[in-house]
Amino acid sequence: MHHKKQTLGEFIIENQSAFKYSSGELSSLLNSLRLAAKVVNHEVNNAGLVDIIGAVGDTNIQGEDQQKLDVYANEKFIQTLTRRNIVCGIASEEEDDFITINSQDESHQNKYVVLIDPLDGSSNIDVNVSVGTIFSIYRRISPIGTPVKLEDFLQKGSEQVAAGYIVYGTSTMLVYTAGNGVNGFTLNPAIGSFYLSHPNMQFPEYGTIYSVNEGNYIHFPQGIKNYIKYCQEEEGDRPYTSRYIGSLVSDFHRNMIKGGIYLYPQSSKNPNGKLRLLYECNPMAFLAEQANGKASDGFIRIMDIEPNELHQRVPFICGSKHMVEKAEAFMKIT
Ligand code: AHM
Ligand code: MG
Repeated sequence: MHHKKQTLGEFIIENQSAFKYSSGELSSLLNSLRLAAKVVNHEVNNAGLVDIIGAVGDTNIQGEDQQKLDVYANEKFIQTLTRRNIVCGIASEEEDDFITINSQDESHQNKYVVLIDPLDGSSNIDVNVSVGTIFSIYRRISPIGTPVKLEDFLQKGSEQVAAGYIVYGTSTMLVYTAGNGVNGFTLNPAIGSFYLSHPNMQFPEYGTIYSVNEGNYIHFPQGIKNYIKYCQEEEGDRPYTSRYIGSLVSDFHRNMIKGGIYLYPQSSKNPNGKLRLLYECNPMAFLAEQANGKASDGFIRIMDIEPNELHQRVPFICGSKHMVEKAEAFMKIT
């Protein structure tokens, strides 16, 4: 006997009453992300077939080469989010400034801002390795009826109302939280629907995987070096296994399922690390905490950091609770 699996669309509607501002608007917003995800998924899966891969020629604000698929994903998510009267502004890794969206009656009634990394890990596209989309959603804090302001985007992670990611992997999954745990949905490509496949996802409290770009070891702070050495020591369940895809969404996803820690620390070259607070670290931190994990910059909770710019970077340590606490303990000593 097959049990009817719940689709993402059904799940969103059924759970909308658990949401504190329950108005159906967040559901509609999540549904537009779901739609854009399917379109982008189709394109990502065809990347090897059509001449769409490769650098497009411009560089983004971080000075990196932009891949064509980044641009495509950015356009799709923005288009889809703009169409309904819900989102008043979007900040994207691919845009220098935030985008203002007016409501159809031009009276600035829309309530939500979305911060997005449309295609994270895009240097992996050319080599057929998983990439992902990361999103973060807030209620605006500036008054309704006025255009969205920078302060609406510079809210602490603890103010997020929802966050999630899409991983375009061996299977494509959408994983999100609206503050009531984390649920994962797998796309059935033949039918074109996401089905609830991973209800109530939880980081194991202890894990045995560590994920870090160890090539940068020489530039890491002493606390991180000592923690890496600790991971490699022979004692109890150590040495741990090292796994690093270089695609945050995929590394996080694996660690959440199997138990592990992801680290992108500061270095003598990049004093704030590499990852962006608003559309990479905060959404992953919200998911981690909702899944019984932890996210820190080595000293303080990621979601307590007061943002001061759109493309701000922070050191990022995230994963199984006890592993993150151990890494923090090593940071404290040095
Ligand atoms: P991107 O936004 O330019 O794609 O960079 C973010 C990615 C993360 O997905 C990944 O974890 C990290 O960069 C890998 O960086 P590195 O190659 O320095 O290890
Ligand atoms: Mg990115």
